[in-house]
Amino acid sequence: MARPKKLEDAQLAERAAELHSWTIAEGKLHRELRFVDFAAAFSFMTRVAFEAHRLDHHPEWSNVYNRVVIDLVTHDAHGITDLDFELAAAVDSAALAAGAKTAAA
Ligand code: H2B
Repeated sequence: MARPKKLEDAQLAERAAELHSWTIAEGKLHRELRFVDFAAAFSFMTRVAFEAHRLDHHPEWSNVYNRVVIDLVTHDAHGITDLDFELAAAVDSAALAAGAKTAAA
């Protein structure tokens, strides 16, 4: 599959402004989520895992109990690409389906 190109700063700022629950941290799209319990968090991660497999694009993430921290970057492109935004959209819909609370508080 052809890999997309790293987005330049202006494009990136424009695209990122459309994403409400994400920040850009250390050159990656970053989102922190909190769920009602571990089962909800892991079920969310399972949904995202299937989507990541389908896209052949994988998150950097970690889970502690009901929290999930996600960073999206395209390693091949050394930066954020369209694929990261595509995976971010999948994360957002899985988060909605799994009843995520917004940022980890
Ligand atoms: N995921 C992410 N986040 N970045 C990549 O560059 C990447 C990936 N490359 N998943 C893919 C797999 C590549 O290694 C395979 C061979 O397509």
